[in-house]
Amino acid sequence: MVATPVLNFELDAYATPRRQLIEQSLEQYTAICDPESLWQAMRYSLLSGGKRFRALLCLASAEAVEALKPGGLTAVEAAMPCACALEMIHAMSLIHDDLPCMDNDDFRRGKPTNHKVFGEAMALLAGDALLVLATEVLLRKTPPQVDRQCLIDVAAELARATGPEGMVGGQVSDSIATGLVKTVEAGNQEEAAGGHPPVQTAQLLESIHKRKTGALLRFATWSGARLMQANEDTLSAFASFGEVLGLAFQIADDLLDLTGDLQSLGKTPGKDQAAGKLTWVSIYGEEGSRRALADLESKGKALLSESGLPDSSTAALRGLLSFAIHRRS
Ligand code: GRG
Repeated sequence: MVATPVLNFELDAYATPRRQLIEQSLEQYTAICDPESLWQAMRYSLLSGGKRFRALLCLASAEAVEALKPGGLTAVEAAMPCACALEMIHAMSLIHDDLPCMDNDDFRRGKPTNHKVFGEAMALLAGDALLVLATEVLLRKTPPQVDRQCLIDVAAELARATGPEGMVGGQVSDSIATGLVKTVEAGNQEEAAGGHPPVQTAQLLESIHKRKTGALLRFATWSGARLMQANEDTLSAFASFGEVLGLAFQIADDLLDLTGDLQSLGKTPGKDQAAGKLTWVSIYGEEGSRRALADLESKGKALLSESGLPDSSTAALRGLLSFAIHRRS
């Protein structure tokens, strides 16, 4: 049987040239200015590799509706500043997350963490600077052919996804839960979750994952399409797809903490377990987590079929979903 182009989709062939463009754009947007030490600290984390998963999702979502081409722009040109803004906010969150007052990590992306190299004060400020630069890049560098109302919506949604309703809120709920949970053991979940009965514990964890990790990923799959003026059906399907993918991405992350190694992960594995953190694996076990991932993969693919776009247009998004679920780093 001859496979269709969709089944043949090669994620590497899709991602590699786009990753190069993302790296070039991030370089350009962070050319060293004054004070030099601040820009060096920002660039140390921003340009230290990473999968560029959020940026790729944003570009893939824009390319899925590329037929609209605002003012003759390609989707990649229209969405690149947004994709880079996402990577800046993501890098900021990693810098802050690694600080001694949070996860206190020594390694990230296979290198010493930002505060280990530049000190805590500079790491905090480099994160702050990346957070604010992200908005400036989005608003100033998005080409003028992109509809201004779409751009405003995207800027507002980026702030919401990052702020108290999104990533920051999720991180706070996670920190509260971690403070209460010393050990999470099968059969003793009620006590381990600080008195929450198990069902509530699972709901709490899903809500943490959806905000801490999922909000930016949902934004990524929605924003590219919004910049390209996609219709409501597509936007709604892409937002729901992003939610499913965001949850899957974090469950995979929880599993990698259990099964990964320092070299492939670029960070210390086993930290969640050692800290008695509330994770998908701590509640559902390894098998239960893998079953959840399989369900989410089917659900995500079904949502893309409901987007009103041909399968060939959403092939990259499907490939990125599978990557998120089956990845080793
Ligand atoms: C100050 C606005 C503000 C926010 C900071 C610290 C914090 C609030 C949030 C932490 C959010 C966080 C670090 C979530 C974990 C997300 C996660 C799974 C990261 C790993 O992402 P990958 O695998 O990393 O995409 P790479 O290195 O490939 O980019």
